[in-house]
Amino acid sequence: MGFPSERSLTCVLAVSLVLLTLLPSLAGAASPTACFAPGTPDVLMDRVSAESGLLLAPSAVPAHPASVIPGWTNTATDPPGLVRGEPITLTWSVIPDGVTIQAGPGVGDVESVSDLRAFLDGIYGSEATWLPLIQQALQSWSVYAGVRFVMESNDDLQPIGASSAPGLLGTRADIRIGGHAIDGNNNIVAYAYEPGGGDLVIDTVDSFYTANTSLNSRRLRNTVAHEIGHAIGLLHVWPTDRTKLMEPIVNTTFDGPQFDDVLGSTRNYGDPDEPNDSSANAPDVGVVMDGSADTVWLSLDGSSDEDWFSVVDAPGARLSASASPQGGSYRVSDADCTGESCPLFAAGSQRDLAIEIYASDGSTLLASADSAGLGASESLTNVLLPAGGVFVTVAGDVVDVAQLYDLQVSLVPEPATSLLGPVALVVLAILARRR
Ligand SMILES: [Ca+2]
Ligand SMILES: [Ca+2]
Ligand SMILES: [Ca+2]
Ligand SMILES: [Ca+2]
Ligand SMILES: [Zn+2]
Repeated sequence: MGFPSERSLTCVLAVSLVLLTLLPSLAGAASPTACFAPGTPDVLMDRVSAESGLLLAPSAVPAHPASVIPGWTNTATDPPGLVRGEPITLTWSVIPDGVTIQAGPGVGDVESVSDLRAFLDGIYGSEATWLPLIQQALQSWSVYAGVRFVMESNDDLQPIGASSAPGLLGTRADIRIGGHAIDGNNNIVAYAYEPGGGDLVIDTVDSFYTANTSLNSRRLRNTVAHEIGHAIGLLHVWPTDRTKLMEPIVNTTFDGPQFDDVLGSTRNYGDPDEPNDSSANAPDVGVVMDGSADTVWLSLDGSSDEDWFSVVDAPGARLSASASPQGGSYRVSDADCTGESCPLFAAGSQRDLAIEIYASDGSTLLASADSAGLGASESLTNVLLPAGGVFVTVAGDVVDVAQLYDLQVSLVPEPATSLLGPVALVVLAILARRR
């Protein structure tokens, strides 16, 4: 099956999404974003790319990640007032067959009832086989971002879609997953509503799912993970070069969220250690004596984020720590650019990092490093530790963007060479007494 060159019908849907967002009377209506099967006809692609060229001309591409719209401000679990960068809990369920699925605005499907459970039973035999696949798709986000998914076992059978009721613990989930006929084989394989709506609709008359369940059903898992990306506030990203889960055409060349997807998801909900903005909420970094702990793809998700980690009580030991910005430069616009006109996003140079070590009181500064500039690592080596354990913190300059980074912390005993001092003194003392 050939992989389509570039772009897709979703560009058009992106236009309607923007319009809906701008019109106050429609602002409350959640908008769906559709996603495409590999092999979507080039004729369709070509027609649509011509229409979308104006919207996505390089000069019109705002700073990345503009593909991240505001996330959930409350969920069934979290009270209103959530702000960007705070972790959230989302409940989810696969709705019972027979529940109404409203037509998706701009999608082209017709209101009908969900038959997703029967569809998946037909492929996998039973829920015991397909439910874990969906759970894996959800958890693939929780590995990297402050988004926790809890299955809601109740459902009150209200319709899902643009005017669905919000999640309510014990009654219905925040994200309700259903499926019905969308547009037949290929083209649209699923669509989802943005934060505040969150529902997800799968095309249950599409051979995309039935024809290939290889790689532990990566088609299904990556499609669900992609749609969940929409449900947590990620729009499509370009170019379609098979490097990002949130490209408009479903990828099976990798598994789950990739770098740019992780960056976007942490922008909205922080990394999995959030909220760790103070010594009181500092998770153990996991380093042991004579060991090293390397934590990858942490995120400074915005200007107010600082990340605190605790280190075990190891008086007299020496601690080294380094924070390294992650990510190279890559294109984030559509393909209608060549050479120098193609804007690059410098993922590794978003925030100028600083690293500090504090005593167990959380306020006595023991060591700090911030001499390296944007894009460079900061390191502290062989810091002598007092009793009571210490905290390592990573912060960035005040620019309100997200920076992914790796944190490495290692711990060694006081170097053996320092023992020569006391030993030599003892020898001298003995010699002195003999005189
Ligand atoms: Ca389809
Ligand atoms: Ca963080
Ligand atoms: Ca933090
Ligand atoms: Ca620095
Ligand atoms: Zn999509």
